[in-house]
Amino acid sequence: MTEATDLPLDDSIDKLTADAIEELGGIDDLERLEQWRVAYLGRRGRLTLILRGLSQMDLEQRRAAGALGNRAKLQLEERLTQRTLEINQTLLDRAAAQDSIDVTLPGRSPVPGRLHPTTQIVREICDAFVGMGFSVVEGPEVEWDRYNFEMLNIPQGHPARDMWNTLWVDYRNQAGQQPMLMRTHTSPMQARVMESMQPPIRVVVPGKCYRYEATDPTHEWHFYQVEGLAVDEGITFANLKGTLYEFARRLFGEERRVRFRCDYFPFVEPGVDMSIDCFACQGEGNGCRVCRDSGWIEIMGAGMVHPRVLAGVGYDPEKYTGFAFGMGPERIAMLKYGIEDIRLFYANDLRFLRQF
Ligand code: 2NL
Repeated sequence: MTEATDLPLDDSIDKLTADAIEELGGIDDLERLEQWRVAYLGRRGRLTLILRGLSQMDLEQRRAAGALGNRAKLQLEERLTQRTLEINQTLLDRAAAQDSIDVTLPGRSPVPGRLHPTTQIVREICDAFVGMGFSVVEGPEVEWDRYNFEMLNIPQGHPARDMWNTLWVDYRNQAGQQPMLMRTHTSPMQARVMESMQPPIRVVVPGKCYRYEATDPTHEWHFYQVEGLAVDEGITFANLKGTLYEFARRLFGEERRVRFRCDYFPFVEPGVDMSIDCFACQGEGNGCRVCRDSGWIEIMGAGMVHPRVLAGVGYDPEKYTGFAFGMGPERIAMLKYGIEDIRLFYANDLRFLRQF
């Protein structure tokens, strides 16, 4: 090995320390300082190698020499810190003397990051429901056909499958079927919740969804949803209306009015869509761009959970009823902030993202 074999160990450690300290005194730039650190204290540095060589000694010797070695290490580290400060100060003084740096200027503050606008609005939506007693749960983005379609009353061959073409995972089971897909909505997680719990249930499910889709200003092939579900004895359409009305007021202002109209979703009966009166023109229309002159803005779909969905997860539809709803947080953010193209959300253009 190194010095360890040439001299008695105490002497070799002392000598190494003395040499190192002397050498350090002659160093006045940061680059050589680093070379010095590597030479003595680095992983293959001289002191490190001596300390490592101790393992070949017997226990008594090892203990004494180890203590000595560690003391030397601490000493060198202390000197290194001190010398670093000295050199930095000298460099700073020299630069200040040459007027190349004005040390009295305030420092540049680091630019803090921020949450993505989708994350912000998803949290705002979930918070509104948490305030009404809902829990937030998340589920997998890769799903089985069974949860994404079958359990939601969309069997093989159902025309509603055409509305939700998606990306299928390249996997076949023994029967030759391709049952794994990127979820087209967050509803499969609600099916999972119902399957594993008994009512009462009140959950909101935020998360990312996928569709096989040509993109345009209002369509992305990946996007978020926030869906909600409440199941218990005696839940009625009045509970749906009351809950969603309160939600609309929390997100879009106390003075909002809401409108429900019939709509179709295979997993609910009856199904509705909910609109709020336009906050841009206060429902006046009159050429308003936000509501396209109608005075109303559609913000989500909802309905009473279909009895077949309840039965499918093992609930008695005679005993339990429930309501469910789903919305697109990007659409909510677009309405709230006047964003005209959904593709802006995921184009990673900081000029857009920094506005939120
Ligand atoms: C929309 C409409 C909706 C649901 C989602 C749901 C989930 C289960 C059972 C019943 Cl497990 N319903 N979800 C119901 C109605 C509408 O979403 O336009 N979303 C963006």
